[in-house]
Amino acid sequence: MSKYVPEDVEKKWQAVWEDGGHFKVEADPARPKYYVLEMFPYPSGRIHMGHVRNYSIGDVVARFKRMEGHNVLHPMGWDAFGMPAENAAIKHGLHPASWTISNIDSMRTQLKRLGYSYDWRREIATCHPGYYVHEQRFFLDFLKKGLVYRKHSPQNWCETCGTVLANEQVIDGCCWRCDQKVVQKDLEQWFLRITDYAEELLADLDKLAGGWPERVLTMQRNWIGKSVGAELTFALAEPVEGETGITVFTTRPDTLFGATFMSLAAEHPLVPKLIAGKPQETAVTAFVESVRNMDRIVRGGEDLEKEGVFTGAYCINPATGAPIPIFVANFVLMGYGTGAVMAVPAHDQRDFEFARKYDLPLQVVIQPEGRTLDPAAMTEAYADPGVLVASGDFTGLPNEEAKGKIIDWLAETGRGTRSVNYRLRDWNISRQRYWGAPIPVLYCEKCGIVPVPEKDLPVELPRDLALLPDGRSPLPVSPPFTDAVCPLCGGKARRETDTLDTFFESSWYFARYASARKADGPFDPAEIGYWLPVDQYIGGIEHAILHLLYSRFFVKALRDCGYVAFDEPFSNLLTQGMVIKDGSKMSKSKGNVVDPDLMISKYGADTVRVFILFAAPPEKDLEWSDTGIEGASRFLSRLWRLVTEELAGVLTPVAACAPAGELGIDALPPLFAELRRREHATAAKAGADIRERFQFNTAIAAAMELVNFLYANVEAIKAEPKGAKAASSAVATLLTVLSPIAPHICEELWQRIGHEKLLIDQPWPTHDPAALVTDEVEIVVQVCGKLRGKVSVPRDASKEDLERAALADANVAKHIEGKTIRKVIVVPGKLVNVVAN
Ligand code: OVH
Ligand code: ZN
Repeated sequence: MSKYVPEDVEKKWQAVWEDGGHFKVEADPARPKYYVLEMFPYPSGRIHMGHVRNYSIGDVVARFKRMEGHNVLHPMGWDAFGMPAENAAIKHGLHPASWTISNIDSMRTQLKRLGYSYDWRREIATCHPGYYVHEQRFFLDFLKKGLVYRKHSPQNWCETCGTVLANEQVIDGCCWRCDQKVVQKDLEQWFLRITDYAEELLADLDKLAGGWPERVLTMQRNWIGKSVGAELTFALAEPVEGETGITVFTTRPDTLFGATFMSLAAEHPLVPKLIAGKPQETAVTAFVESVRNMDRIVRGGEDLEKEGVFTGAYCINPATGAPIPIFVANFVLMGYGTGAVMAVPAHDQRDFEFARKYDLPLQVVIQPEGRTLDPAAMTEAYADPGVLVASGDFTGLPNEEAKGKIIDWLAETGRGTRSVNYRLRDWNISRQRYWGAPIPVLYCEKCGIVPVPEKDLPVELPRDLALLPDGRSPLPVSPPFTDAVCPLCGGKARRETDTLDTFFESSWYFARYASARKADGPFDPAEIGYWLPVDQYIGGIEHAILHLLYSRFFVKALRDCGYVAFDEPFSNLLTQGMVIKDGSKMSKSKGNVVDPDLMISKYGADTVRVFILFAAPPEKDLEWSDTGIEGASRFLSRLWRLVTEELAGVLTPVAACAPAGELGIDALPPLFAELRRREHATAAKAGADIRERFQFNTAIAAAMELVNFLYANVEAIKAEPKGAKAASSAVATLLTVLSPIAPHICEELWQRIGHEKLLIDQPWPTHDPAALVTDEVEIVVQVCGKLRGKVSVPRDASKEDLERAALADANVAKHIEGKTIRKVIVVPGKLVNVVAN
């Protein structure tokens, strides 16, 4: 036997597959397509076990679908812009571009070492102008359609770093990088009108049901946060500066009669007008200032201590006609609804806490069934269903029914309208960063915002700039970049120096793979029509909302700009669990990181793949275990020894699941019939596990059992030519079904058995359903021609076995007791007749 040296085997076959162009695919309308895609990585340095898991799952699916006869698109690329490159550049004194490019080179090498079946000709890197030129064009299309717009809004701002921070980068109200207190600053930013698609994004989630995990659908539904309610106006008791009322949105019009005060956001434009000249002016102004500088996440959180201040002004509850005080409250946000909330302390918990703190009255307007709420004794708001009380003509109605009736009444009397509200906000795509795609607009002193003409695209990110020492973008202080000529008036213009959010790149990359090298446009219509949408998308659950929602939106926006003709990017989604060690996430600080490269060097890529696919079903978290990888390694060594040593010289190159007739083994001795049954059962089980459930672990377990059975019967197999034939077919099947999971070792053993064609080009074995049946038949037993019993025996049982089984039957034994057996007539498969007297 030769030694199993994974490195040699793996290098050999990777070269054969690559040189033979085995993973190159082209659109072919005559063949069924299958597009499998894993989320492309940030080129962060080296791949980690999370990547190995993601890409191994994808590779099994790709290889499996290929064997099933699909034309499989399986591409890979790099999500190459973004913060990590800038941070590393600062830390190591490198340029983000060179850091990124060298990372891509080493990570590509690592992926190739794992034997993934990518069509590398389609590789993309989003920092390449040939990629982002197309999204600059999309930006201009969106601008034309009004899908992208510029607006002022308060943003987290760090003075020291001179940049906007994402909410995730604000830690306890301070900058994550320099610890400076973060303030809110009004900034002009570019926004994508994702809210225009809120309804379609929500409705189409139903189309994805079945193909996407229910959990992800729910997360997206909640994120979009549709609520149906009413918009209504509370008249001001005294109009100020031409303002006569406050408009609120409420999902609880049924509680309108219980509104006892009004809460405004600190940013509400009415606030300064309400307080002007009043004794409350100083206190309110100070409060507004302190609230505006609070972290928005903290402000929206449930744990926030509810605080507010009275403005000195009143408005009128349109239902009761009563004047109610107007407050500024820290928990009301300007972005959601109208920035004004009618407060119903008896039936809303936040309002309840606020009312108790400031001693404001509670008015119960909904009573639960079977008990009576006492406002003075209540310790929390009552937000559940009930019957209306103290609500004029609506008293006595169940509250759900009252909702619609009160909206109708408001509408009839001109004080309100039915209204739909979404939690979803427009997407801010501006970043004050260097390492991103430039936003293709100019600002002209005379003409204002001017789109960069198409012929001047791409607006290239200059590579000869270095980050400023504090990490700031050099773009705003680089005249060769900023100074431009207005294409409309020929006057002086300044180039936009913000870059696009990196989620912009990842919102359409999946479509670019279909025609990755097309230079004169983003997509070839024929290619995209054939390949898209993605049939199976695979990635981490952390992208359940942002990336997966942005991509869904992008496809709809591109569709409406005439680029694509489908509605949803990903028909099926698999969200993988984390790879953990000692019960927690792998991280440098915890020192529990397992490096894929080291593992490949020690055990080989096939072992790493087997381990990571065997240790847990894909959606579950996977605990790294040293004994687990040892186990995977032992399994592959056993497989190697079985083929190269135990059964050496016995196996012949026959097809997987070869028909019994073709093998010349029609009537098999029971042991080999059992081997054949197990062989076909393994093919059936592994196929169903991979195809229907992505249960690679149980598919591997089935293969392991077959290996064990072959080991247990090596001697019998060697002793009998039919056994050798049956074993040859069984081993061919074993290697074929394992090949998507451990492709290199299977290809090598396949060749060593003497197959001339490559395993990679073999179809998935079609098992024979008949072979799965445990083959028993019922035999009639007669004594002197009279029916005396029935026995069950294997269909192919020998005459001797049949005779023995017949004579062992209790009733038969009774009828021949004391007699001498003269003759036993056996009709195989049918009957035994015992002649005795
Ligand atoms: N470029 C984006 C991205 O997420 C994707 C775009 C489509 C937006 C890995 C670990 C992490 C782990 C294990 C050991 C050490 C360290 C998945 C970490 C991702 C994604 C791709 C690409 C990680 C899952 C979480 N995880 N498990 N174990 N790029 O490079 O970060 O979710 O599906 O593979 O990841 S990425
Ligand atoms: Zn101009």
